[in-house]
Amino acid sequence: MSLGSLITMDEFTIQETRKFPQATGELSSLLRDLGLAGKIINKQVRKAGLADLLGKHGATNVQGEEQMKLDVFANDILIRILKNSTDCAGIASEENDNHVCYEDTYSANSKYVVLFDPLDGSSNIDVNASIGTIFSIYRRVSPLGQPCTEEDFLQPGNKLMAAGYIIYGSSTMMVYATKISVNGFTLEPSIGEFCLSHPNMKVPADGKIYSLNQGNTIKYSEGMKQYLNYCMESNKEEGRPYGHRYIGSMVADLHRTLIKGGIFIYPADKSNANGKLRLQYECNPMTFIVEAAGGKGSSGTGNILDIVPTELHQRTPIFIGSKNMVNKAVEFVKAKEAVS
Ligand code: P6P
Repeated sequence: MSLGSLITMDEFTIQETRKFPQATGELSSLLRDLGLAGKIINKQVRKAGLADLLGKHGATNVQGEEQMKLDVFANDILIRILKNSTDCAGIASEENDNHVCYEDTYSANSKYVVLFDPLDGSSNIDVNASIGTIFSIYRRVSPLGQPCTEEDFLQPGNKLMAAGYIIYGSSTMMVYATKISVNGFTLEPSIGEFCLSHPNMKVPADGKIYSLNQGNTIKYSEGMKQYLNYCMESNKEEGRPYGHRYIGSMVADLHRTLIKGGIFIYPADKSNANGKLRLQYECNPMTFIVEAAGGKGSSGTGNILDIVPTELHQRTPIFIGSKNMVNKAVEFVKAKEAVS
């Protein structure tokens, strides 16, 4: 494909905006800001081994997780760029205890707030496996002209205006969903632009891959153990046994699931009654994306997007991916609800 025939993400978002006369272009502008942050983070990720950016930062975040140097760098970049955005009133981050309201008048009159996991999968940084930035965009519920409030950041996923991720993998891609569609853009380094490479992404209704940390099996519920056995037993008619793939980086495991189909699971277990993954900046955005592409995201007892958050950093079990596979897994788990 020649450079001349490429559609940049900026061109694409403007084309999308022009389809809706009442659209103001603010959401498109915010997506462009997030794309800029992704390009800057990408630059550092690609040279982390040479820029003294590998390894631990020497502090822990609100999750009690050791922060990596690149975690802190990515978090700082996103906070700075969104502060200078024309469309963001404030942010909440996996790396920050509380939400951050931007104090200037312009930001106080902006109608969106952004939540993010600045660098998900950071345990993979030092081993050069794919990692990613995950973001959620909500229209604020607090009055314009006032500082944003915690309520703006505790909205359920079904109120999302847009969500997406940037994956720093064999290539760097930005994928984002609105209620209408999911589109993927690959970074073209020669022009420094994300260009449309995966238009109108759809999750296959079925797949052949299950993705979970099988090392946790001993802590799983009876229902989860039975589902795992189901995945591993051979049944040619139903295309089983499935293949097992687990990168340990949610963005990478879910990007594969979005493209190839399959199921990703981080369930409740004996040591994590609500699972490990965070609702507001991992499970909700990824479920919004997958469901906009025709897939499904469940907590095992209900739809992820319907959970009404009570705390910024709360966790939820997650079963997400090809609709038919998620329904089958939830069937097993519901049949034996109690964690053994
Ligand atoms: P485990 C990375 O730390 C992360 O938050 C997700 O990106 C990933 O899916 C999960 O945790 C991996 O967790 O317990 O399997 O190492």
